[in-house]
Amino acid sequence: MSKRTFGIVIVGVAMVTGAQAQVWDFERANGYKVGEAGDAFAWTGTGGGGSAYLKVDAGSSEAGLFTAGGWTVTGTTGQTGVDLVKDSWSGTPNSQPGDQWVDLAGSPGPGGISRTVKLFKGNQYKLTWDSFRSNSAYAVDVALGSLFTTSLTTALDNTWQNFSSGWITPVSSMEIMLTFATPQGGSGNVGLDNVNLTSQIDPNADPVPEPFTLALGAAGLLAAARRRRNRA
Ligand SMILES: [Ca+2]
Ligand SMILES: [Ca+2]
Repeated sequence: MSKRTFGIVIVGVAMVTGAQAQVWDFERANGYKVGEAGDAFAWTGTGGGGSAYLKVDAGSSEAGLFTAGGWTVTGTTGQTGVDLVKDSWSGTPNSQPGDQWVDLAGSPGPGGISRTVKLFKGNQYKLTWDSFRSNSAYAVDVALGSLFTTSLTTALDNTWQNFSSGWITPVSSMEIMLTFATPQGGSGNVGLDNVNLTSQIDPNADPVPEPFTLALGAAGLLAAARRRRNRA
């Protein structure tokens, strides 16, 4: 009795503590860092955008941030979809974390970023992210496939705020698109930073059959062996 109970408790603990988080903070590899003496601010790349931001065209693959298989820049082909911006850019609030963030209203946008994520049945997922907008002309549209969609408008202001999807429980395992975009272009800014996708095992889900079957099966074999020994 004690042996079987112990085995099941261990499986249960492992299930509940299985939370994992994927964080994207959009810091460009080899990019400028505030406060590092001697640094030259010299971003180059698609449509290099002056001293405080980097223009990233729709469809572009900026190394370290918008790599193939990672985030893809959306928007109008041949136009700058998003900008990667350094904190000190005129009038913009400081980002969190790091010192760089994505401007979804690029030069001029409208733009966005998207990537594929894998979700697994039996897990719960929560999406969180930081956003701001420089003025009331802009919205931020967020979609995790069709499992979660929102369009932020009046909830946004000119300070970084953290937003959350709440917990999402997919009914089957799937690969879906995670997208952040603004439908408006122009000279203003729409910030995105600190995108975080957390997964945990759903504590309300039916018991995952495989580990339990194995644990009970092993316990059953032990019990049968004991019975045989006792008879012998
Ligand atoms: Ca950042
Ligand atoms: Ca902008």
